[in-house]
Amino acid sequence: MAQNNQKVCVIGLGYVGFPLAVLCAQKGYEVFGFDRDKEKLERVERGENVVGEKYLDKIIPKVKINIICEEKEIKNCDINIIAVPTPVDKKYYPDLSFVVAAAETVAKNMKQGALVVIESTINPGVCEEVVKPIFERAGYIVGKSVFIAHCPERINPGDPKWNVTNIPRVVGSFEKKGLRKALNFYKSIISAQIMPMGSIFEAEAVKIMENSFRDINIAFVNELAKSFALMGIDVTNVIRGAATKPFAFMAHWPSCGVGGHCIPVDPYYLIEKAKELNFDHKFLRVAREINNSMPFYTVELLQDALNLVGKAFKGTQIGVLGLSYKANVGDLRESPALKIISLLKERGACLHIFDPYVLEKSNAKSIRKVLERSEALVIATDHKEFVSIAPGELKKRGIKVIVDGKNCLDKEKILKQGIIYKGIGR
Ligand code: SAJ
Repeated sequence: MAQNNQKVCVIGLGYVGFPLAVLCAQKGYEVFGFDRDKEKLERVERGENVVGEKYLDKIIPKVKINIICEEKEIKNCDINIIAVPTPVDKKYYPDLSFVVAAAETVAKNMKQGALVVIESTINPGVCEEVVKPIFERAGYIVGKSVFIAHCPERINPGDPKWNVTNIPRVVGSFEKKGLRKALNFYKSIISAQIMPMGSIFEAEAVKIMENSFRDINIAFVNELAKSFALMGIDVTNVIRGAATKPFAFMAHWPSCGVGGHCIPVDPYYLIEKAKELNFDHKFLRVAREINNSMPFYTVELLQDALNLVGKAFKGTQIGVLGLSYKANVGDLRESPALKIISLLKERGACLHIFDPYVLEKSNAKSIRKVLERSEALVIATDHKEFVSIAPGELKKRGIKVIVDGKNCLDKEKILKQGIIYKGIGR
């Protein structure tokens, strides 16, 4: 529960900051929300669930998040959480501009002795080389008039089980007092394990490592998907077989690409940091290359399948089901579907696009409209609405070719309808 009437400011009310703000308010803290997006602030003030996470629906009406209209109000807060994006630019270089802007805003307005926690995903060294100097230039002494900690976010959008209330966390700081303050704060709001790290660098390294781990494992099965396809082996069956081993194996699945705010982004933060130290993360780079190649591979599969029915891309009516990077959420960040669409457009295909979670970017109003207008189909996201499409319906609507970018349809039943089916590695 809240510690001695401390006030919490959350800078960045997105998929990380907003649930955290709600949780802090639920635990009895007086919470102040700050965001550059004034429209979002107004929505938070109206009590809207601005991230759409269902588990928050029942908590929000019972809590109050005060909106910070002027940044000088930050001075009232004892704990300042920075939860802003850390994307990469078009050349995959880390973009820390949001973290810098947020840290500068806090440093300009913060009360002496307050705690600052960076939750955004950053590489080892960012707190030391970027965040700490901002506060020192503002006249603070780290460990005395400001305490800086890093507690990397672990939000998994759309996850029905794991969320900010129950996901274990790690925390690191520059010194003991800062670490203690951060540990006490997180233990007061989260029931799960809060692990103190030996340094702020270790805390920064944990998140980058866990997401790079995921990226390389996905790249591994994506490469296998390509090679096993040449051998006529269904890699998803092989993965299921390997997963019968009760230890030392963790299943990952091939797909048309790796999207999202974390997995395809975080490895680049480590790659670029290591480069500064003249170390080349070859393995991470190659994994990124493999995963970035999957949208191209998906389009090649479609080309091969169209050729089997005497079709080329140009002028062919192609349905694309899915825009979001992940099933059952409407999030376009780094989505492979967008790359697939761009490649198909370059090749002259006529596209009919539908995503029930991203209607504003769909040019068809329903699955049925896509099926009625298309000769070929690409499944780019494994939304539950697509998984339930009956193979007979596909046949009835005249679909001749399907590339299942998420291996989420029933291959055998579709083949029985006389439709050409190509999965990713199956
Ligand atoms: N993907 C694959 N094959 C897989 C798993 C994922 O192709 O076996 C693709 C997905 O289709 C998606 C992308 O990778 O396009 C990312 O998927 P994700 O399930 O990792 O979802 P994210 O991006 O929401 O990742 C979050 C991360 N959480 C945090 O960074 C705090 C990640 O660490 C989690 O491992 C992941 O959720 C999770 O486990 O669901």
